[in-house]
Parts: sequence; C-alpha cells; structure tokens
Amino acid sequence: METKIRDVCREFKIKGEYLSYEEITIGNVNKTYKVNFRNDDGSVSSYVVQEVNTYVFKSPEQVMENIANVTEFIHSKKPDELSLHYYHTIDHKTYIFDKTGFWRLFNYIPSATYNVCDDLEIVCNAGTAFGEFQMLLSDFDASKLHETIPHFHNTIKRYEKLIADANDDPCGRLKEVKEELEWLLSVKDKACTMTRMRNNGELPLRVTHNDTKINNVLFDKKTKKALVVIDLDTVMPGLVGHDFGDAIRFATNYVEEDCKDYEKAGVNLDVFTAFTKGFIKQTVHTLTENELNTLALGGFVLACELSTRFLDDYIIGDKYFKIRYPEHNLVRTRCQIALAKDMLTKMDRMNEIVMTFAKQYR
Ligand code: GN1
Ligand code: MG
Repeated sequence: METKIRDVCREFKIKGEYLSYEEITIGNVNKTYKVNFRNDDGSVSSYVVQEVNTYVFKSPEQVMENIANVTEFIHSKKPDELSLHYYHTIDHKTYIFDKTGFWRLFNYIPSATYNVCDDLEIVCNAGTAFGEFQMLLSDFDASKLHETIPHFHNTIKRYEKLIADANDDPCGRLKEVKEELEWLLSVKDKACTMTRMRNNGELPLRVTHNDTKINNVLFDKKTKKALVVIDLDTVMPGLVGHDFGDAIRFATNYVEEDCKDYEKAGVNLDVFTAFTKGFIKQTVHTLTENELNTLALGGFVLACELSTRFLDDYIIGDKYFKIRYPEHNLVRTRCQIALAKDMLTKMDRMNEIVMTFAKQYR
C-alpha cells in the first residue's frame, strides 16, 4: 500500500520528502489515508489520499464533477470559508483512474471530528453547519448535478431490494435475521412515509448533502466552531428531512452506530434539542409546513433505511459496506433498529422540540 500511496502523491505532483502515512478509519465505503511530507524549509505538510469505492460509486468521475461544481458555488458565496482542495494530476485531472482503482488527493485540515458527542455547543454548531450548507445550495441549479447513486434515499426501493435479496438468500443467512427482518417489515409503511410524500409532490426536492453524519463536519479544536462540511460524494437532489434525519440518527444516539451493546442505543433528547436549534435557525424561513412536520420523523425513517441497507448487505454477503468482523453489518442493523424503536417512543417530544424552535426563529 505504501508504494501505491507514494505513486499517487507523485502523480498529484506533491513536493517534498515523503515521511509516512496512516489510515483514517472513519467512513464505511471509501479508504482514506493521511500522508505526511517534509517540505524544503523543514516544515511538514499533510495530505489526504482517498481510494473511492467503485462498487458504490459506479461513475466516480461524475462524483468529482458534482463536488467541483458545488464547492465552486459555495466558494463564490463565501470566499473566506475553508474548503477541501482537490489536487490536479500532471494531465489536469482531479483523479487517477487505473486498474488499481480510483484515487484522489486533497489538503489535510487539522481539526477535531466526533463519532459521538455530548458537548451541546459542538452539536448545535453541527446543526448550524448542515443547515447553512443546505441554505447555501438553495439556489443551486439541481439539473447540473449527476445522480451518482440513483434512488439513494428512496426508502421504498431500499425495502424492495431487501425483500428481493431476503427471498434469494444467497448466503443462507436469512435464518439468523428473521426477527430483524420481521420488525423492519412491520414498520415499512411508516418508514416509507417521506418517499411516498415526495412521490405525491407533498415534499419539495432540494439539493441536499445526503450523508450528514456529525463526523462529516470538521471542527476547530479550540473554538468548537464548525470549519467545513466535508464528504460531498453524495450531494444530490433530495429531501431536507433526509439530511436532518440522518444527522439525528447518528448524532443523537447514545452509542456509536455499530455498538455491540445495541440495547444502549437511543435518542439523547438534549443532543436532539441542540442540533435542532442550530439547524432550524438556519433553515426555518424556507421550510414548508410538511417539511417541518416530517423533520423528526426523518430520524426514524433514516434509522429504518440504514437498517434495511445494513441488513441487506449482511444477507448478500457484505458487498457494500466495509466490515471489520463477520457480523459487523448485523450488529449495525440491530443497533439501528434499537435506535428506531426508541425514536418511536420519543417522536411526540421530538416534534414538540422542532415546533418550539420553528416558532422561536420564524
Ligand atoms: C456510508 O462511508 P460513509 O461513512 O461516508 C454511506 C452512508 C451511510 C453511512 C453509514 C455512499 O457513509 O449512506 O449513511 O455509511 N455512504 C454511501 O455510516 O453509501
Ligand atoms: Mg459519505
């Protein structure tokens, strides 16, 4: 791997003396490495090298085109805001696509990231960052975007795939997951509410981030302010409730999304309140009533959707998500189901919190 990483850096014209590399293990699909170089003046510069997962992203060139367009658009509105800068190769491309894979390289931003966080100031700043991200893109021409993963947050299609793969049962794993599958099917109707509303024209399509985990925001270690929203791979047309919901299902969970003690999974309402405050303050003036009314539901929808995706991947033999041990996708499924169940019991309270901030900031 080291030789490949050094080759990639050379192709991206990185100057200086190569020192070392380490894997950054955050992220469930791409492979990410931090690489360190010594400059001529003795200082050290770090870069991020990423191998994009081409099983997941079938047209990675289109992903790069989307990122370039969106980053440029945000930069034109907020020129002083930090952003990831993708380096160019000798032949002026922002990627290398060869038989070893699809590679890209960008600047490393020293910062703090969180997988779980109960510092309410940081959580509120994350809500602000994702809310602002959405607002900055509110007049972005969505027809310029490639749909890099078709039907990404189409919960109905996610369920259809799960059911079809469970029927095929290619790895003989169905017998282990009967209970999980049964529960997911029992809430299918509710979990598909937002997709149905979208199909009926009751929810507007916007340009959304689509992967709003709190670890996709880089924070200043000292001030706790959000520095930049990263991982723009899945920026596509989508629903605001997807972005809010995905953030909620990840950030408000008492435990990490793949915690083996899944009975500990659940919504921390203080964290929910803090995130909601930041998000609503940014977005409230553009949200429709239907959007507001489905924000909290979005958390449940996304927890169910992720459960179907993790469970489906387990059933088909772990093809999509990186796993660190054989039952990893099953553990992820169980943890998301436990979270979804807890969300059902707290849904009224979550809706009240959304409405309180909506009134306050309107
Ligand atoms: C994947 O790789 P990462 O962590 O950025 C996935 C998301 C899931 C997430 C679950 C392209 O994101 O949709 O919510 O794992 N990304 C893709 O942790 O499928
Ligand atoms: Mg991602």
